[in-house]
Amino acid sequence: MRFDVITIFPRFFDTPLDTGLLYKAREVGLITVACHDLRTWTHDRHRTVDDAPFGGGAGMVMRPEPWFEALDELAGPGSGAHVVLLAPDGARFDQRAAARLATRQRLVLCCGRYEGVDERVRTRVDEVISLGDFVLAGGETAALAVIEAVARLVPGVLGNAESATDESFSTASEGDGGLGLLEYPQYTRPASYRGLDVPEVLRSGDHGAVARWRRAQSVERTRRLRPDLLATADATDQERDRLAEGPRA
Ligand code: J9Q
Repeated sequence: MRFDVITIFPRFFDTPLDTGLLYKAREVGLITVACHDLRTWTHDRHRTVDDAPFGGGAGMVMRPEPWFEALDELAGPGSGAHVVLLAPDGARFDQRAAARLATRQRLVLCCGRYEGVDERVRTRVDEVISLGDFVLAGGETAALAVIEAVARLVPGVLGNAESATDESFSTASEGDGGLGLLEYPQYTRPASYRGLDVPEVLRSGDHGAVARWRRAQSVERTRRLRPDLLATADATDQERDRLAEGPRA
């Protein structure tokens, strides 16, 4: 899978792309990430990418010409590229969106600045994505999150043979097997630390009991912390009834 990133800060991506999962996925050739300086597609001596807004007001707006020329080159007809703009008014990014994007051969990620991009650029964009309702200086941080979330779903990137884009992996966090619930609590050694003990069931050796405890923890934690997830979570009818009851006495 190939990612092309269009940004005024191409070096922003250097360390993250050279670290951890993204480094490994690039090294083995499962993904390619090319970061392009938007100023490449300017023609004036100062490589200007922004200008004052028509109608007045504070801040600057990114000019359309460099974006159109960049997209002519990177996402022209027949390129097969899917063009994404990262912007605060986009559709909320989630695991389902990551799985959908992971089915593409080529993604072009356009990093705008907070003040905005000339509206006409959107005529060349397939979808607009936001990480959530908070303010970033620009789309770079959001693009990086999208790259990491999508890359780890590319078959072979995870250290196992599973197809990461299978339906069971596309709906959720995977701690519950990808069924849309929050993860259960995890512990490692020591079994007792500063008076805090690991739950006995996890040390019992009873694999069935461990699985039931983890499932119950996932369900209860989701009810308490993220009840909104339960609408789409793959809970059983019995678990739904249990969840509707609220906290146990
Ligand atoms: C480009 N705030 O914020 C959250 N997701 C994306 C963004 C964003 C922003 C400003 C510019 C993206």
